[in-house]
Amino acid sequence: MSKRVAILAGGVGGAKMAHGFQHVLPAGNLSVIVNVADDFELFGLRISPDLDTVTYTLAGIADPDVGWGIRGDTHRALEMLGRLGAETWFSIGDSDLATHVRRTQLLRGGALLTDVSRSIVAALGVPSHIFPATDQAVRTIVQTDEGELDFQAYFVQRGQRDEVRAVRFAGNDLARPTEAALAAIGAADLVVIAPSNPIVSIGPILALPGMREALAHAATTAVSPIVAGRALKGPADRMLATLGHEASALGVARLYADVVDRFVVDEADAALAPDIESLGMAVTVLPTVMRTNGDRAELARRIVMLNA
Ligand code: FO1
Repeated sequence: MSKRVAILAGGVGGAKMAHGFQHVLPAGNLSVIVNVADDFELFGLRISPDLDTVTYTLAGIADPDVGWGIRGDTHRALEMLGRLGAETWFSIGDSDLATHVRRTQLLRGGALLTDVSRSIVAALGVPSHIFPATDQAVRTIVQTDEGELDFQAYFVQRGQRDEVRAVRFAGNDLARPTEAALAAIGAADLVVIAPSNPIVSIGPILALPGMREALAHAATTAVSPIVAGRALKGPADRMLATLGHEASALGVARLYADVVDRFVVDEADAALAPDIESLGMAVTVLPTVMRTNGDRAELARRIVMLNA
């Protein structure tokens, strides 16, 4: 298992998969390239939810109930902010708040988000590399019947209740993948696209100029985030449908057809294998639903073995 693996990941689903790979690979052999198009500013602080979710999970301190935030965190600062009249729909714990303060401090001092991530990863003793997909500001904007919404307004404040009519990544034209992300992909024996939302988690990473070309030279395996027509977590199934894609593993495979060599579907979707193969990729059927830490490690081990 001494392969080098690079994972493209969003938040909770990507973090779980990365955790499984971290368990089966030697320390230092895993790089996680994380979506930062969900990032936003709150209380004057830079929040990077997916970077933090991956970092806390790989550090073993993530809240196991929701998958984001820090286990056992208190919310005294947020309560006080509420008393002072601030909006509190985005639930930031006290320890989590320290991460946002430190990140903002380092960014204001001139550091790149890549440097900040390196510093936090080292401080928390994470034995893997975690990189933002880009150091530039790219922001997901969701078109709904209520108009355009910033991603966290759609996702957290409004609880994903709006139908998504279109998605755009503001700032993408001027952005580029980080050198660290491209180097990790170039050095990897295997690139894995985690079972994260293909539109708003993996989509912004693949949309970065040069990213699809970089992946075309790599051995790339994607794991379907849709099982039996339903998203494992979040609104990916509804989002695929309203954007005109099939809400199935096949619909996701179509979005990845130019970058993926192998597509992993759950046992519940074995019947889709021939249609996915006809897109020009190998299909492997595995149990993909990660309920326990053991499930995460077993899925990672089997994906590594496929590429042995
Ligand atoms: N998700 C929620 O549904 N509600 C929250 O209040 C919330 C707070 C939060 C705080 C810090 C953090 O790192 C993540 C947080 N998330 C919350 C998760 C997150 O915003 C989304 O899951 C991702 O952006 C989608 O990948």
